[in-house]
Amino acid sequence: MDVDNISAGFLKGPARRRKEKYLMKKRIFAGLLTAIMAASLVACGGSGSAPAAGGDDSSGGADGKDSGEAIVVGFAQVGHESDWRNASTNSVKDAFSKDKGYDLQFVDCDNDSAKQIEAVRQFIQDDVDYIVIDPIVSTGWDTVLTECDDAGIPVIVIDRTIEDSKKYISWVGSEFMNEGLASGAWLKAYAEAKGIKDLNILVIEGSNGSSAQIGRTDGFKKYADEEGWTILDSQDGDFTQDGGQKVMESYCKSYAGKFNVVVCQNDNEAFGAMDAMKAAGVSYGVDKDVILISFDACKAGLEYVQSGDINADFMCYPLQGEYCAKIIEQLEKGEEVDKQTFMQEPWYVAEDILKDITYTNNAGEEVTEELVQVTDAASQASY
Ligand code: GYE
Repeated sequence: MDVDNISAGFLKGPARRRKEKYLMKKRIFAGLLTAIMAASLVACGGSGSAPAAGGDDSSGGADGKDSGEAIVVGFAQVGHESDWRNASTNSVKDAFSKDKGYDLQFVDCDNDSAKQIEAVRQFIQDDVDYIVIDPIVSTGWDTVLTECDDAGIPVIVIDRTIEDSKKYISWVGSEFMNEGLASGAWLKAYAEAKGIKDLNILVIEGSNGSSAQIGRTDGFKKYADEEGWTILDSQDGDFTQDGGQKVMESYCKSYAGKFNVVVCQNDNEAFGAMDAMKAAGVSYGVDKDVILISFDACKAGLEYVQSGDINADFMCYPLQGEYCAKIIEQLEKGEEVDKQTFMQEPWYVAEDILKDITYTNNAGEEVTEELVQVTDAASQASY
């Protein structure tokens, strides 16, 4: 199932595999029924012949469309650390509902990589039809993905990426490096527009080893290196409000009076960091002590951009369930699927002093992208 080598032959695979599974279940059921009938005839001492077993086809077709034969999807979700994550979970649950013909096996891996690998192995044991993984970390995947491959179960990766294995069919998610690059390009243009010369920056990173943390860190750092900004510190806040608050409390003590930019790699960390700064008497947001940058642009995050507490928020779009379901539908029909599907992600700002930013994206193209000033409609439309 090498993503670079998807052949038409394989793409017929999932539907064919489901048919084989269905026929096998039917045979086992038929065998069991015959055995039970024979046993009961012996017990009753009857002499009549047993009815032909296993002839009932009414339990549903093998193509997943008839009643009674749901498509079984195992989803190994990261955890429940943030607003983004909750929106992601709801989106996958909606897309793979019973009404839509699915049986979703959902596992919340509680941000524990070992638990996530275990969940995938359990899906293999349970012989689900498809496995969907949102990988907590980007490495350590090849062995278990080989096991999925050997079992003939197609894997779809959503949100975060896997860097050390190509044994999955398709990936749906965000270009985290571009999010980081855009935040750097924005800070450069914003500091110029405001006449701020020295940037002394504290970063609260997302869960270390996740591709979201790696992309956002590297993209922003490219600008920091080129522009000679000082990154005073960069610590893991685990994408949680509590983590953001704790890291910021310690920053406020260690770097009191020395920083004028805080970059939080998601909104929940920013909420925690705001509480910590408030408690330490540090002001943040438009024309305050600290420029506050965040990622995700969830509803609550955008409300803080609108009120001027967060200066800029780089959207990461979590409603990926329907894209994932579309891939499974295509696989069921034996159609070719895209190897990668990128989400569209706007950049939101509190002020209208900059209309757009220009930067070289991760694909090496120079792009000019709009900066959206947050309105009620924008924040209310978010997740
Ligand atoms: O930014 C954060 C979540 O993987 C893109 O994980 C996701 C990140 C998101 O916990 O809020």
